[in-house]
Amino acid sequence: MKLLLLLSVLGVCWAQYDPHTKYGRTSIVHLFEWRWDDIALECERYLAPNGYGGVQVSPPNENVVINNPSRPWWERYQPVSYKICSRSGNEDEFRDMVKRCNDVGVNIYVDAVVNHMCGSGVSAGTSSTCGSYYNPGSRDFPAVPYSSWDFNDGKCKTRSEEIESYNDIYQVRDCHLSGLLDLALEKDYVRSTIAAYLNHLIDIGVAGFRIDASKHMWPGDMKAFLDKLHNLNTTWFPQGARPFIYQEVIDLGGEPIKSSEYFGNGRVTEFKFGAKLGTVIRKWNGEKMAYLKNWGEGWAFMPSDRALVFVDNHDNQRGHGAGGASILTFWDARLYKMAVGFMLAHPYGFTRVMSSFRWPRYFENGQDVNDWVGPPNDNGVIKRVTVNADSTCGNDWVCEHRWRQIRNMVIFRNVVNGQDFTNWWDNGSNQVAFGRGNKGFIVFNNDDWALSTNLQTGLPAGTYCDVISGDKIHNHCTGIEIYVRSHGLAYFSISNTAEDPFIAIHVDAKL
Ligand code: AAO
Repeated sequence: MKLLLLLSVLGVCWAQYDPHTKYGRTSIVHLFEWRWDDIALECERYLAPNGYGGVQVSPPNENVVINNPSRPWWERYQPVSYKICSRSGNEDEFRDMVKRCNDVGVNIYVDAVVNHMCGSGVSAGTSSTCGSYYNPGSRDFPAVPYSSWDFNDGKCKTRSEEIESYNDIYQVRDCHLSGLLDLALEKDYVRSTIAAYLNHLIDIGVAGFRIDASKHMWPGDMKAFLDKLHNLNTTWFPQGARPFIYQEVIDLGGEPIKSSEYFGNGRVTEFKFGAKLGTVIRKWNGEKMAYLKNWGEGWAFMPSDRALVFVDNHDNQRGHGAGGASILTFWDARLYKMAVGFMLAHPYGFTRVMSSFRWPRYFENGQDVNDWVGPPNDNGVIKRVTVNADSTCGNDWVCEHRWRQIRNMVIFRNVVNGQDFTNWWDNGSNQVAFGRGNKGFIVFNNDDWALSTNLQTGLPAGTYCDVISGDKIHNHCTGIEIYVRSHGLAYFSISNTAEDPFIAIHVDAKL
């Protein structure tokens, strides 16, 4: 009885850090800008069968419709109300998606935009995804409702009302981020209104939230609305389960606001992860993969059990947010697959895979002038995600999560879950390898010469299928075979010109 009590108290303490993924699934995927009906199908036909634990969905609430430029992706970060009504679908479609995904054990995490409403410069009217009226000039959002009382206008001390310096924590929290009307989260009415929105989603069955622009909210104000949240819906989650919380705080060092201020509320996005990994894999600034030996906290990242990690996100894949040119994306596919492979093999953090749409990227003076372009659409209506015969996607959906190398590494991570980081090897340069206990092993060759060597894998003897160059199908390998001898030694050979210069083996892909 006492033990049970202790366990349940511990459970509650841990709860907001726990993604509540099912069946030992360990990663989520951001299906950026997808329609709800397509996500429901993807959960059933692809994500559940391939061991994905959940989906981060784009903001589901009503937002401004921007016609100049024409329907940019970022209009969804300008809320008008908390009605579930967006380009991805209406509330019925959202509910259907949550149910169908939950029914196959794939959780839904909502991107919650609660720091602000729309931009101050947007004109008043009903140009919104559900037709609700709003007037940014007079701070009037009757469909919530919010009025001028509910914004931080009086608190912000800069003349422009903008955040002018990230060195002033008061500006960052109380002024406008890119002109967006900043909500007064110290007010109980605002906290309760936000909590009501999130509770509506929790009751429908979502498992947690990415909290947008968390850096721009005081951690204590966030705690106040998070404390009001319901437990997860018991149709799909255990009694007393708390929503998983991950806060978007960009902390690359060098600013007074630290990720650690937010650990009490939940996990935090570790932006150093993708910025550094990109630098290493690109071999910029004298970096080498050999230096990845102490990847994680050894690189001054936040504690692993607080970190939400990713190689790129919807902002920094197109030059928004932070991370800069080092960020790897699907545009650099060969290096990108290595980076995602490394992330998924390494035990650090809770992992999110990015799934993008293609846009007409075009650089002028080092800036992508098309960084605003929205999802594939017909006159504004988001196009369906079609699936080709080879299981890739059509209609300009990139579907990185379906790339064999990435999908198989998501499975690898599930197979090695809980195993130690073991048997590190490097050549002092860009050839490295490591294992996860006696369950999996991965080898990279990012040097300009061939790799050919015997390595200690820690795995039981036998023939394994490399899950990067192929799959195990009907007890044979469609790609490279690796023979692990007794005592775990195996010979690896990777050409530096290989399509994918890395090899990964695990016990579920053993013949
Ligand atoms: C759009 C237009 C604006 C217009 C506005 C209002 O583009 O021109 O004024 O509407 O009408 C997204 C888009 C925005 C868009 C917005 C609303 O990205 O372009 O504005 O929707 O439609 C900061 C925040 C971070 C934020 C990021 C983009 O801290 O929270 O900017 N990300 C989230 C979302 C994002 C969304 C919003 C927030 C707003 O993921 O999609 O915006 O809902 C420094 C700071 C960072 C700061 C960056 C960028 O970073 O540390 O906190 O991120 O600056 O301002 C090095 C440094 C690094 C530094 C970086 C850039 O890397 O190491 O620290 O340089 O200087």
